[in-house]
Amino acid sequence: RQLVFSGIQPTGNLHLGNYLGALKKFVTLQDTYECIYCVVDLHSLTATLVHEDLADQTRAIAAAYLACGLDPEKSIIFNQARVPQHAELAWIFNCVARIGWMNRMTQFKDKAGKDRENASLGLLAYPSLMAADILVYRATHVPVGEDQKQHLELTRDIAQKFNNDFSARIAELGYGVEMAVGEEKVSGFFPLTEPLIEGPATRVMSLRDGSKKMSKSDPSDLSRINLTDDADAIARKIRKAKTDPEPLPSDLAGLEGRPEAENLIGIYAALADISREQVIAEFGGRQFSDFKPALADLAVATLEPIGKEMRRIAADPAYVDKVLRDGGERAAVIAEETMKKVREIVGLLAD
Ligand code: AQP
Repeated sequence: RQLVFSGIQPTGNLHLGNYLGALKKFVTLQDTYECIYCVVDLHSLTATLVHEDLADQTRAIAAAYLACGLDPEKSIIFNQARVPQHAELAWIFNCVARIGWMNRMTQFKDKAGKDRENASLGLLAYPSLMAADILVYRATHVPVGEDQKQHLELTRDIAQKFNNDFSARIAELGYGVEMAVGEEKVSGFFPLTEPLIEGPATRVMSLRDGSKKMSKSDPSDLSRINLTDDADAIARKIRKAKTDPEPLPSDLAGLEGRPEAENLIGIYAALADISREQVIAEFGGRQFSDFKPALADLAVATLEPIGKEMRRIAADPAYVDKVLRDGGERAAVIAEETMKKVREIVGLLAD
């Protein structure tokens, strides 16, 4: 059985990186796979514990899901807090995973900064909750941006260690499923989930600095295109995007050492659903002053309708809440099926 799971935190305005790295793929996948998409509100507590508008931010991400084309008839759409099995499984994974594994995560190192002793335990354990989000549905595929690759490797490590630690109980209860590990076929309870990190824009960079990821938390609004930006703001940000003085190269090799050019070409390719080679075939040798207006037109044509639709949906919070409540009920049924077995495997007296 193949099942897709992914989530986004309600930690601020969604941007073009979130759209190209995650959301756009969520929409495509729902036509082929059984898909579960979550607004991971529990994760967002690791960024800001006391939120004045967590509920509204949660609704805003759900509105973005719907505005981008996720269909609650096809995909399960809900927020994490409605399904407490995520947190329950995360606790068990906290006991499976090792502190050393968490300490090595680059996201933890970046977000904790120098004063690691003072970072919250939640920030350290973030990947364990993420593994629980995915594995409570025994999801096989997770569409994410490149920045989440390391967390997905850790998810596989946790699944593998759980499968090994409890192998005798899993076999005794008959809960093992055959899976391939490299050339070998092994039996385990949790699948070794595959990340889906593909296409020309798996890591969209800041428009102000080609060495930094486009991010919700960058203090400069000019560094990112928000899904809520209007046509003027989108065009202005692309016009002001940092570039070098050379014209666009005539082949991919010419992008070497030109991160800003590489970023804009990747964005164009992803928005137009073409390869970077095709973008270069069209714009190679031309100046950024030619390329930027074409990119701005494309970005406006894609994002402006999404922004409008987000505003329309957000104006009806009761509808959004209903989608999340219904989705939560459907998700909880699957999550509880897994947790019943997990409690049994671990030997918890909870029937
Ligand atoms: N720049 C990016 N390029 C491609 N994909 C990206 N993602 C995030 N930034 C980029 C992907 O978006 C999804 C949502 O991730 P999240 O809600 O966990 O947010 P994040 O990664 O914390 O997003 P930000 O903007 O980077 O937030 P801050 O500033 O708080 O760090 C994920 O699939 C992610 O890979």
